[in-house]
Amino acid sequence: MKLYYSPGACSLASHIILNEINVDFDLVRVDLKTHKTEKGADYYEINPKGYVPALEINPGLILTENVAILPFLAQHDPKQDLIPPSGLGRAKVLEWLGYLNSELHDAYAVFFGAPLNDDAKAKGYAEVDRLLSYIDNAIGESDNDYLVDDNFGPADAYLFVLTNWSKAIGHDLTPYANINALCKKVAERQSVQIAMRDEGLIP
Ligand SMILES: N[C@@H](CCC(=O)N[C@@H](CS)C(=O)NCC(=O)O)C(=O)O
Repeated sequence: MKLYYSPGACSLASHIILNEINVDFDLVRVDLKTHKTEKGADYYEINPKGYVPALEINPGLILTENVAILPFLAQHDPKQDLIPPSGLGRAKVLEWLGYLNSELHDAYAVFFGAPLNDDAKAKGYAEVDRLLSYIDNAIGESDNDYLVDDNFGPADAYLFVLTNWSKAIGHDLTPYANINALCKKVAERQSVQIAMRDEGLIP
C-alpha cells in the first residue's frame, strides 16, 4: 500500500493506523500548495480531488476520504480489534468518524484557508469550542477508555490529529480535560510516535 500524505495533515490519522496493522506501506509526501508529489508528479493525476489522504491499495487502485480509508485500514487485521467487524459497535465508530470529519475537521479547516479577520477568527474559535465541548462531555459521560469502547481505534487517531491543530491556530485546548487525557494515551502509542517522527513533526 502507499499513503499520499502531508506532514501533520489529516492523513496523519491514516498513517497512524497503517503503523498499527501488519502491512508494508510506502509514504509519498504531497506539497499541498503546488499539488506535486515529492518526486514532482502532478498529484491531480493520482487523486483528482487534490487533497490528502489518498491510499493506493494496489497499483492504480486509489481510495480517498478519511471516513473510507480509516475503517478500511482498521479492519485489515481483525485480531487487532481496531474496529468492530459489524453491528452497532462499528456504526458507533462511523458515527464518530462522520462527526469528526464533517464537523470538527471543517471547523479547524476554516483557519487554514484565506487569512481571517479578528471577527472571523473569534467565530472560528467559538465553533471549534462548541464542538470540542460536546466531545469532551461525551467522553466524560461514557465509561469507555476511548471514544467508542475500551479499545483504541481510528476515531481516536482522527481526534488526536485534529486537536493537534489547536497549537497551529493558537487555540487553547486546556479546558478539555477528557479530550486531553484521551489524546495523551493516543500520543504515547508507538504507532503515533513513529508516524509523527516519520512526518518530521517530532525529533
Ligand atoms: N473530504 C476529505 C478532506 C481531506 C482534506 O481536507 N485534506 C486537507 C488536509 S487535512 C488537504 O489536503 N487540503 C489541501 C487541498 O484541499 O488542496 C477527507 O476527509 O479525506
